[in-house]
Amino acid sequence: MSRRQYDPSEIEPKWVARWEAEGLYAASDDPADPRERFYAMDMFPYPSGDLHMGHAEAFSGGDTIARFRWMQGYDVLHPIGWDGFGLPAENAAIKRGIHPKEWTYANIAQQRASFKRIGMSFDWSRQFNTCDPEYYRWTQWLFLQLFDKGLAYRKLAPANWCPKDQTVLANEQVINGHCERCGTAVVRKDLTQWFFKITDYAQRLLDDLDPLEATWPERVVTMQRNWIGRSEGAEIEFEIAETGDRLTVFTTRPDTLWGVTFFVFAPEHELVTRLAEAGGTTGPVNELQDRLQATPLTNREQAESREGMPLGVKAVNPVTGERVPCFVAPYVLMEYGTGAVMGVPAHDQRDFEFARKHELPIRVVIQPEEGATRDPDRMTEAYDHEGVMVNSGPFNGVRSPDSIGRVIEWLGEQGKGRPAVSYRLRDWLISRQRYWGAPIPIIHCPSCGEVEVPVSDLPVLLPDDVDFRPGGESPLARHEGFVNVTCPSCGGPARRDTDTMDTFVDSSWYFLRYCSPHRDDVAFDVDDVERWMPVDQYTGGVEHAILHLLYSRFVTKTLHDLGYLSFVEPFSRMLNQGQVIYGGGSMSKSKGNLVEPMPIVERFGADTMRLTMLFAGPFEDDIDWMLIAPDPSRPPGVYSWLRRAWRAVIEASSAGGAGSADQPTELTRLVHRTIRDVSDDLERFRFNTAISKLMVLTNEIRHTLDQGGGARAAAEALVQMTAPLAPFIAEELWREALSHAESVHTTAWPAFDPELAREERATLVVQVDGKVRERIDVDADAGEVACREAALASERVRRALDGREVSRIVVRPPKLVSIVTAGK
Ligand code: ANZ
Ligand code: ZN
Repeated sequence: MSRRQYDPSEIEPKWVARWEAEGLYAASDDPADPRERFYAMDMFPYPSGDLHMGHAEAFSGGDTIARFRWMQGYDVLHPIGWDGFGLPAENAAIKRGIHPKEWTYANIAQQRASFKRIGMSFDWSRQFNTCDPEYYRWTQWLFLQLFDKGLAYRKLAPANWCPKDQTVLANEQVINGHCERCGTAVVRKDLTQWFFKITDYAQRLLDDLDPLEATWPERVVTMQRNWIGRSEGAEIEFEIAETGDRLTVFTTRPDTLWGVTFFVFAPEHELVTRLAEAGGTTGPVNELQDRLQATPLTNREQAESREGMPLGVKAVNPVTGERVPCFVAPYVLMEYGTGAVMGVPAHDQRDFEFARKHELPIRVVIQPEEGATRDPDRMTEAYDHEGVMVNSGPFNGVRSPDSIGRVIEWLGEQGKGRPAVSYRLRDWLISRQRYWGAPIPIIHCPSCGEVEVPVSDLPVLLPDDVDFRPGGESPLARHEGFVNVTCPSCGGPARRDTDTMDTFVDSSWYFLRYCSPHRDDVAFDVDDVERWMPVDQYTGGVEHAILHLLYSRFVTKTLHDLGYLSFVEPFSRMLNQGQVIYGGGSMSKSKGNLVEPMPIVERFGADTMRLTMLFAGPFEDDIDWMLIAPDPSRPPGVYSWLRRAWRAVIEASSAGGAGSADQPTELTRLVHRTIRDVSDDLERFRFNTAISKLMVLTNEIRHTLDQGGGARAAAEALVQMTAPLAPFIAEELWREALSHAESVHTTAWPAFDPELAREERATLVVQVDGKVRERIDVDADAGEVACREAALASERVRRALDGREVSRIVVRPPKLVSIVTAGK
């Protein structure tokens, strides 16, 4: 042992095999286990190939957290699985003729082997894949739970349609409005599709974010809030003069009601066709509708568009009786508010631009309290700030911010409006016209309607023998054997639903399945779930900060309401790693700058790969690989630390003790300080600073050995603290060099003595009029008086003062004394 060189390619595969044989990382299943539980979960991967750098970074952090908790004495659940369904598998089938199943499971096998190779402490006995029938059976069960509650329903919704391939396209398959496969311009096609009614939970999804502010990244909480997008305002009733139709608008600014000069409908609004008829504008209005149908715009493009067509009818302002012209325009979105708006060009920028373009009048009804009054003829933009109401009948002179509330109250008394809240959040479209997903467990019967597949008949299995060629309906819809069934309710001939579920449904409940992954009679065991959930630490990419988290939170709340769960939020704490980039930009195969983790592991070892990720900077920050490893043939910087640590520990293992607590050496003090600080760093995911402290400790051990001193205790502590970060080298040194029988990963995290950890000396900086004039070595617990005296006693300080009168002395013991002279 003692003469051996550090050779990761020799030791790492050895420990992979030994850990597996020893079953080191299985979570205890024993309810009587007295240890506190810790659920450390990493976002599970999509098996699109081997692990990439993003995985390597995320899982290096997640694994360190789990290992640290093990050593602290927790019973840790650190599971892994695969998000196995999805479009890329189907594309591989179409492009390369490989069955999606074969492609997916081959990639899973590869990623699994790579995870083992890089030393992940997963409880492999709990692995599952969302594309396993044993799993998706329960995804289908979840669908039925929501269906029973009225939370799963069907309605017409637009899909991307390629007229040439005659097929529905996922958003990712539409490139600049064209079909990814054949380049044909994509059109909109309205299909009856399934939705989950997440909008019923909008307010709870918002309210329950408040307590998470302390433990989730701030930006994630903000993104969730913005996505839900709550707006307060009023609903106001208008009437169409020519037809008597009554309709409601949502506005956040009811105080601008006297400034309405036009009215706008979304192109899909149900009244548009009828109103165009009444107004004699059917031709041009239809033409606009058809054009939008043929060239689908994103919501943003729609919101930015200022095109529009007059409808030829007028809307009656409920408070002034004034009649204003109605338009249809794409900037009004059907999915928000009521799909119709009152146009107030003086105070809303979109309305202002629309009015200028279509030469509509602008009427100012809010004037600023200070500064120039707004004049409609000279305005270059809407005035959307606070002010005083003018030209507003009974409300003239009323000021913001009271005006909004007062107008709403008055509208209520008049029966013309009421307070209202709108959310940006839409219901969750879960239908995919695709093969590689969980089939929706519904049968359509001509006489019974939508009939549930009985739970005892689940899973609705995906057939293997399908035709993947694009064209026509989805592969499932073309499979006669799949489609034709008898109705479970009346026994008559019926048809299966041929949509599959969005893969976000699969991942919206997987954290529950990990708690009892092998149960084949329930989706999850409620007692097991109660013992482990909520997840104590969830680690993964910020790209999932919105949808995946929102859907998981929603599903948790619905299962809570159904009586399955006692808690309402699935993830207590959250951590997002940064991205791995290259030369300031993204890495990609096409750019030729793709770096992959496994070749680095083969060359320099998994420990070096992991440490390089963790040492690069704060975990949440991006890592620019070009700066870290500019020459791929040379090992990253942390490798030389591992070699130094290797030699130091081996020498220390044979060189006597490191002093006792009675006569603490400098090294002993440093060990205790390092334990204190590294524990704190790992607690707060400051992996990079933890590593640098371990480097300092390594140097001090080296120094002590060179002086002929003993350092065995220090070496043991170093190895234990290194274990969560670089598990292989730590295990080899612990068991082979330091000759322990037990794994380092099951040892107790080292404790420190606060008295020994106390800093003994400190450097006191002395400033005179802001300039640093002196540095003095003082006792670490030197008080205010001692610091002041030491500063004033310094010859250099006295020279800097040069006899001037001192007006003020600020002392921050033991670090700083700042002296200010008179006149400064
Ligand atoms: C009149 C008004 C006057 C408005 C004014 C604003 C300022 P947020 O804050 O995003 O909730 N709006 C309502 N429904 C819409 C739809 N379906 N498509 C496009 N715009 C719509 O925005 C609420 C405001 O967005 C509403 O208040 C309405 O314009 C517009 F000085 O009404 B407002
Ligand atoms: Zn029937």
